[in-house]
Amino acid sequence: MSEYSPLPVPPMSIRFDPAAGTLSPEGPTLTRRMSDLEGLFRDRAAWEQAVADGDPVVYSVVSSQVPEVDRELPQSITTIQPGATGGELWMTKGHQHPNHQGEIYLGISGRGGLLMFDGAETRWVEMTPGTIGYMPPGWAHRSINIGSEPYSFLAVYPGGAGHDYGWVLEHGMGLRVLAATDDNTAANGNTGTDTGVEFVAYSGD
Ligand code: PAN
Ligand code: ZN
Repeated sequence: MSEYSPLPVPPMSIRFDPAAGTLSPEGPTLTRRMSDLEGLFRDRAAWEQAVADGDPVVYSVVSSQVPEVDRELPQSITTIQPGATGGELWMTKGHQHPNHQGEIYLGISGRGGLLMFDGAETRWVEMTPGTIGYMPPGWAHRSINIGSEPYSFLAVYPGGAGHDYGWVLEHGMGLRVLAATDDNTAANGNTGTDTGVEFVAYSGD
């Protein structure tokens, strides 16, 4: 790769501690509180109440030192706390990569879901420790904690992909993921791995 010089970072070893959910050496850490998630929950009044009630941390993203630069391959660990606001399970903002490129997530701990939307179709991948979820180019993605413990996963993505959050605000994600009540779990015929989760359409918000 002689055409690619100088390298922004040297070849390196990155220590991945799945139990602690850390990368070392560590790069920037991003913390997303409830107030950072404006416009994303269906129930705006419940969102406002949650912001007023202490504005809890919903998720954090710990990065390695590999930069988000074209042709680099950054990694990060996201940890989403368990919870629901207006019945909607706590989630990441979700984004589209404007420079369409693929990405992988590896489940580390807890139970989560990977919701993908290409503007027309929606896909759901349940994530448990050891699951690799693959996002093809052009599929916006959002992660949801569907369990009662923190949900952590490792992300690996092209450094030049970019992150477009406005796309999700404009187009939605096709489906919303709610904590199912006993009633609607039975009504939807949910069994097995989907028990506890109810999907509702974005349309009609
Ligand atoms: C992930 C996400 C991370 C946080 O590293 O950026 O889980 O989600 P939001 O970016 O939607 O807030 C990734 O998909 N990177 O491309
Ligand atoms: Zn992404």
